[in-house]
This record gives sequence, structure tokens and C-alpha cells, in this order.
Amino acid sequence: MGILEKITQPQDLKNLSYEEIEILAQELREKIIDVVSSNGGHLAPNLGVVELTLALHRIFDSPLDKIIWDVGHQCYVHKLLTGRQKEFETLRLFQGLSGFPKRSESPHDCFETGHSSTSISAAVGFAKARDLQGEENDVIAVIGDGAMSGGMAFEALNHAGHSTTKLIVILNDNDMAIAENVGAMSSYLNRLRTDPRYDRSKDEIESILKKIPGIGTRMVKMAERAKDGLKYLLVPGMLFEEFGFTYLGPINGHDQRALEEVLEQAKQVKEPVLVHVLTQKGKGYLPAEKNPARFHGVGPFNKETGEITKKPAPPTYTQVFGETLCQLAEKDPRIVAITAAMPSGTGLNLFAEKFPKRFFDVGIAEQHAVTFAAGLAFGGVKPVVSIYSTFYQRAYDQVLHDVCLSNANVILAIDRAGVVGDDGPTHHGVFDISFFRIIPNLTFMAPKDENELRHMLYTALKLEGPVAFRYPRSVGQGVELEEELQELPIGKAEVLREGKDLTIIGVGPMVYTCLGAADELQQRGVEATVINLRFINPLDRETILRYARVSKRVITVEDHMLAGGMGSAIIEVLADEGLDDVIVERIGYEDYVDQGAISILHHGYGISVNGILKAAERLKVLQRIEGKNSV
Ligand SMILES: Cc1ncc(C[n+]2csc(CCOP(=O)(O)OP(=O)(O)O)c2C)c(N)n1
Repeated sequence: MGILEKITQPQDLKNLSYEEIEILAQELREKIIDVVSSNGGHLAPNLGVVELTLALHRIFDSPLDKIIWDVGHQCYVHKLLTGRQKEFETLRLFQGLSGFPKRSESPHDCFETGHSSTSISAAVGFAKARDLQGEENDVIAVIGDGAMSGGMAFEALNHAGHSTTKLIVILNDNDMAIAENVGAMSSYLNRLRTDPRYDRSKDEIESILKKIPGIGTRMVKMAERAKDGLKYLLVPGMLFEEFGFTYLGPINGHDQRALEEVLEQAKQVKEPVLVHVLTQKGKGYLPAEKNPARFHGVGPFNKETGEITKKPAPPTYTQVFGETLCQLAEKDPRIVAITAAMPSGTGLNLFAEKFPKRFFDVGIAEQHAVTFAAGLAFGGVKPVVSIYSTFYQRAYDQVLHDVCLSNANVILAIDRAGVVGDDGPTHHGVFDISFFRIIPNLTFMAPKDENELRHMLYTALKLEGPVAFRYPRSVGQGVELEEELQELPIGKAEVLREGKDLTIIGVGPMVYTCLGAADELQQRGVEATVINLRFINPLDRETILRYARVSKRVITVEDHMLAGGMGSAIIEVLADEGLDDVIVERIGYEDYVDQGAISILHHGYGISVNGILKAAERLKVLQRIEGKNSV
């Protein structure tokens, strides 16, 4: 029996020797590599925090002390140490253990995350609640250097430093977001990590400065007048000190003793303290150490070789988007592209390679990305922003207020629209139709396949005013990609087949599911119309009404929430027209959607041929035809 199997709760770690902890760290890495190589998951971030997580659970007392994981993708070690070893094999699978902290799973998961840069805000909340109730527990936020680039992290530092409540922020600095970290904050941290001046004593620095003729002596005097003398100029972490935090570090995040010592020190500080920990992403698994970005979030792979299992498949929507944008950008030098820390996830890495000057990675800063695009547009260029549906939730006001109100020529590509699979409810893109379709001025489309996506991008670049289009995470339909791009008629749906008995309206690739169902229904004698909605805004009211008036029965299918979704939009059209003899069955989601393979989720929620057939049964379509025939 290994040491890991004997750990049923963090308390079991406290009496282990450093030798035993070293063996345990190895066992944890093996377990994580084993399960992630078969289930997929966030490998590199977790391998980097093995020692840090062990130290946290040895020095603090979770769940009394609150450990809050930013983004939460690095919580696997924490899960393994807090009584979830048996379930770990089910990580990210349907009805299995979540890949992110989940309150319903364990009292040790005190705050749910998935979206970045929230941990310090939550920690300030926990700390204030503790103070108000006269309690004494510790509150610890663990935030990566990538997540630190998000605006919310600064809002929280600003509040925490000012409020002087006892709080520990661990900055887990591995010099990477998913890709290389970007921005001035990242450069600053890099300086803290590498600048040899920081290792020098105050006297040494003073003597070096004094040697600079004229300037040196003046600088020393200035510095001495300032807060802490020379420290003010040259000691690491002064930025955080200025925010009201005591800065400890930088500390080697793979040195168990050093980590535990610094956490003991942090525990003694009665005010906000920031511990700067340097870790290596992918630590202990060579393929991940060599290519941490590829192993950040990874599908199944061969753990002996590190080879990623890939089946030949049609290109993904993301790839087609990235390639088409490059093709168009060759011809139009005004096109620029923006990502918020997801260059390869959004397919913009290709654009970055080809047009480095026209490519902007702004860090984990979706709000800034969108308003920055508005500025670019008014400045005369053509910005294309690509953000995942779930992360646009962050930038709603910026889309509504900064882009759409003043009709800025900004193109919003909404990647990962619909359910995304194993990452689960924090990452599913199932709200964007509801929150974007109501924004005036915004032309909002959804392609049924990757070929139509190309035409939509082309159309968007021709249009005046803001345009959005949503497409899913998956591979495309495998359709032919037409070389010649066309402008789609704005606000016009595409009628793919006609039938008098039923109208099925699909949005995005769901249209193919609708066509499959129409084939099945035809076998049973039901003639169905299938409409590819194409435009969520403006809606093709005329086409919708024309077919609904005839069939009187409508089914809407969307990979999205029902509330406020596409089906709701159709009902609004029918109600506005007073068509109260038309009955509508809507297919979509009613609640937060669990994790699981996309196909399992679609089938489970009736977003399938079978689901449409069942909806047709509920509408009694067959009985109606038989009734009509017998009359
Ligand atoms: C608001 C938001 N935008 C984008 C992401 C996607 N994302 C997940 S992890 C990550 C990088 C995080 O980097 P860092 O905080 O340094 O953690 P590391 O993985 O390096 O440990 C990004 C961009 C997210 N989770 N939330």
C-alpha cells in the first residue's frame, strides 16, 4: 500500500516526514498522469502545484481554513488529499468527479470556480464574514500569474489592501497562462523572478548606486526619504506592498521545506499578505515540462510517450474560423484580431504567426478586449474579437454599452457555443443567445456548418455595425468548403425542406439534427419543413410566420438554454402576430448543464433526432394527419 492510499483527510498529512512527503508527491503525480491520460484534463497546472497543495494542507486546517482555487483547474491534488481518491477515476466523466472545485462534492471545496481571477474577491468576502462573526480561521486564495492579469484580481487587491483584513494570497507563478503569459504584470513578475539585484543586500545596492556619478547619490537620498529607504526602490514585490500587502518571496514552489516555512510566516501576519511562489508547469512529467501549453488542458494521451491520441476528423469550427480570417486578412490590411489569453483555443494562433503586428493577446481580460476593440473600430481598423461563449459573460456591458450602443464595427466571434463536454457547467456556452439577441444594433448569426461559418465571417466583415456569430466546440460536419465566399442576405433564414405538417426550426449545427428527424418523420408520413434560422437577430419573421401558419405545429431546437433562447424568440414572433392556434415545443436546456461528453449531454436533453421525434409525438403530429386524412 502506498502512502497516498492512507490519506483519507488532510489531517493524515500532518505527521508525515519530509521523506514520506517526497514519496507522496511522486504518487500524486503518477495518479494524476494515469487518470488524465485516459479521461483528459488539466495536466500541466496540477503537476506544478503538488508540493504547494501538500504544504497548504499541512500548514492550514481545511475545511475550517478556507482554500480558494482561482480558475480551479489545478484542484486535482487537493481533491486527492481531501477524501476523493476512490472517485478520482471518474474525473470529468458524466456524473463523475468535477474537474473544478464543487461545493456539493466536499466541504473542502469552499468556493466554485472555472472562470478566472475571482479568488481574491471571494477570499475577501470569506475574510470579512469571519471578522464580522468574530472567528479566527485563515482564508487563502491561490491565484496563477495568468489569472492575475484579469481585472477582477486588481479590484480585489485594491479592496483587500485597503481593508487590512487578515488574508493570504498565494501567487502561483509559473510564467504561463495557457500559452505564454503576456502583459506588463507578467514582465514585472518576470523581473522579480530573475533580476539578480533582488538577491543583493541593501548595502551592496547602495554602494552600486553611489558609483553612478551625479545621479547615484541623489537616488539614494530620494529613496531613503521614501517609505522604507532603499527597499522602496529595489526590493521585490513593492507593487504588492503598495497595494497594502506584505510581500513574501519569491519562493521555490517545489522545495517543500521552504514552502512550509513561508506559509508558517504568512500565517503569523495579521494583515493581507502575498506569498510569491515559483512553480514549473508540468513538473515531473517530461512531455508536459517540455510543452506546458499543449498539456495545459489535454484530451486522452499515451502516458508512456506523451503522444496525444487523435482520430482523423473534419476540421473544427475553430480551425475553419482561424484559417478563413487569415485568408481575408491577406486581402484587407485593416483586419486585426484580438484574443483574451486563448490564442490557440480560438484558432487565432495562425493569425498571430502570419500577422504579428495585427494580433493582440490582451491576457485574461475579456472586458478590456471588447472595449479595446471598440476603440480600434472607431480608430478606423476592423477588429475581430474571438472569445468563448462562456467568457463573453464577463464582457456583457462592454458589448452592450461600448460596442453596440454606438454601432461600432466590431466583429464578435463566439467560440465554444453550446455545451462543451467534460469541463461542465462553468464552461458550457449556453447563455449567449439569451443575452446577445436582445441587444439593439447587433447582427447575430449562427452557421449550420463550417462552410456557412466562412460565409458568415465574410458577411460580417462587409457589414456596417456590430456583428456576432456563434459556433460550437466540435469538429465540423465535414462539408465541402466553397472557395468563393458570399455575402449572406441579412435577416434571411434558409428553408432546407418544405412540408405542411410540421415546422422544425434549428439554429447552428442543430439544423442537421432537424434534417435527420425530418427524414425519420417522412418515413411515418409526416411532411416537415426544416428551417435553418441563420439569423437570431434580425429574425426572419416573415418566413417563420409563413410556415407556422400552415403547419400550426412548430419545434425549435437549440444547443442553449430555453429561457430567453431561440425558441423563446420564435414564440415572441408568433405572439406578436396573435397566432394563438400555433403550438410550439422547444428543445434545449432548462438548468445548469452537467459535465459529460457532448453526445451524452445532447441525447440526455433530447437534442437529438429521437428528442425531436418525441416532441412531434407530444404535438400529436401523427394523429393530426390521420385525423385530417380520415375527414
Ligand atoms: C474569464 C476566463 N477567461 C479565460 C479562461 C481560460 N483559462 C483557463 S486557465 C487559463 C490560464 C490561467 O493561467 P494561470 O492563472 O497562470 O494558471 P496556470 O494554468 O498557469 O496554473 C485561462 C486563460 C478562464 N478560465 N476564465
